[in-house]
Amino acid sequence: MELQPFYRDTWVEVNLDHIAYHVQSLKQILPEDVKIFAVVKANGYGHGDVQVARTAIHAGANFLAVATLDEAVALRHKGITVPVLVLGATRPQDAPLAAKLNLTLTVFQLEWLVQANEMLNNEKRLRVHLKIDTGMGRIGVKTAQEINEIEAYINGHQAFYLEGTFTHFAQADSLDKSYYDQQLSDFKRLLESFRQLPEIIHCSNSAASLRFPEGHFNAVRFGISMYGLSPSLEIEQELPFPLKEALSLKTRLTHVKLIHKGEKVGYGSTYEASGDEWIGTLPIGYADGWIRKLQGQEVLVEGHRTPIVGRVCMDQTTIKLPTSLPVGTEVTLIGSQGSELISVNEIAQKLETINYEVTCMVSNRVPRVYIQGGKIVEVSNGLIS
Ligand code: PMH
Repeated sequence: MELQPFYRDTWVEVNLDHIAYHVQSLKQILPEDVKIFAVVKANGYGHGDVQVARTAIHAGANFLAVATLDEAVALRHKGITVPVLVLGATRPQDAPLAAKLNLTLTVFQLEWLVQANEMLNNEKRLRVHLKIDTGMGRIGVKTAQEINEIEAYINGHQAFYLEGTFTHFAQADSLDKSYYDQQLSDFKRLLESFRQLPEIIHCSNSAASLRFPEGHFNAVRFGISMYGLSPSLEIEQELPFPLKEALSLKTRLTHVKLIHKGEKVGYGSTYEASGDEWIGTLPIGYADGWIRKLQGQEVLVEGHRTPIVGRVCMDQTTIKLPTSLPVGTEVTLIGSQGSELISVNEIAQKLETINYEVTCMVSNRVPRVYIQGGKIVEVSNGLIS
């Protein structure tokens, strides 16, 4: 484990024990023959791809899933050797690289296979999973005929190995189960059109893995809840084990000043002091993913909530302090301090979005500090590495 240095007082803390706990807890509720894909796309939902991948595999996950070939290649470059499935579309001309690195690609077009076949040299077979669209409307085949054509083509060409098939639910996180039920029954119906079922059949995301055993087949794709976040607010109470958020976002006061009645703060001078007030400056801004819409959001200082005042800038944010505090005082933007907590969901609500988007938004300018067993075990600086 390396400790890469960083030179700013803003960082993300990722609690790797929480990641491991969610994988272990899921494993306990799954039948033994159901495997786990740890979904680490988008830099592990902002938590760090390789660190989450290693932790999840150690905790019992079997495979990894990412969205793009670049993400999969990055994992190989970082020494990850377990199977990695690319969930999204790739270009046929990149198939040889995937085969060389033993990466698994998602396929859903006959034409793609024909083009990729021309470029593959048959030295190493390319593992593929056939994506079936049962109602998400993104990528995937929709008919038995397409499945038959693709299966026949793959079986007739040495360059490919049809290892898996899958679909993706649009509403597994909704209290109303009807759309999920429809997608599941369409998936089951389309599975019947295979001449021979592939080895790995998977359709469940976090919500479905945790709520609906009938959709487990023999693997599940565990994303958001591995990071300690509920797939939606409405199903939070239904989850089979408590979740523990893995990500915190922290910073320190860089400047503290007294301003007087009528004095203004920030671009557009949107904040005006109504009397003598202590203003603290934080070295984080919208270029770090801490966006302008967070004006007015509270942060934690010395265990108390205090608001962001004035506009969030590209690199700096200003807060109102209850009193004069020393430069260097720790400020928690996401996470707990004392008995107070600012959850990822609170930020998501402020931003009128979902928790997924909040953790993904923290940019690679913010270093990630990894905690395990209460100690820092790794530091990763996305800029200097
Ligand atoms: N499988 C696929 C194909 C996905 O797109 C996702 C998440 C997952 C599994 C994991 O889902 P979970 O995080 O709910 O467990 N994909 C996305 C997405 O495209 N936008 O938000 C989440």
